[in-house]
Amino acid sequence: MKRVVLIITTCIFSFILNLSSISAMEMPGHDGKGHSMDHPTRMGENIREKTVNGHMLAYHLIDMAAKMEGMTSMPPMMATHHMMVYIMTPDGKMVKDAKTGFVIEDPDKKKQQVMAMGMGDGYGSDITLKKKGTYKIAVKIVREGKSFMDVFAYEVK
Ligand SMILES: [Cu+2]
Repeated sequence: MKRVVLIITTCIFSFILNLSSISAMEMPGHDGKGHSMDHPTRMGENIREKTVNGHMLAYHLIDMAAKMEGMTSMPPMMATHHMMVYIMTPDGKMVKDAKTGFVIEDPDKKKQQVMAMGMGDGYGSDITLKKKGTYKIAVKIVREGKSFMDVFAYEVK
């Protein structure tokens, strides 16, 4: 009986640890504060680099669902991923004065539209990529009165 209690306690403890490390990573981003401290090294997979309108765009995708895997109490409505886009000007400066939004069309053509928030050196948002298949991701950036767009396909396997 004692052993069972110990195992349960250990599970709960590791769950709390996991949860707090995830929230430490993600939550500060929602108010834009402290995020640069939390993922300064461009966490996640670098899924795309592309120059549009002279600006270098680098995309990083963090698979939050994978981090949560094995946890029984994952909130069902939680976003599965966190996508960041880092924008660099033609003269090599990180852009911090843009408005950035994502429009993501899932394999069934359902759209989700989110505003990305400034986080550290980039712009990010939680997104949901629950289904397998090819997503169409459109990123709109407005800067100095001009807007430009990058559209690409991303496959969830
Ligand atoms: Cu972020």
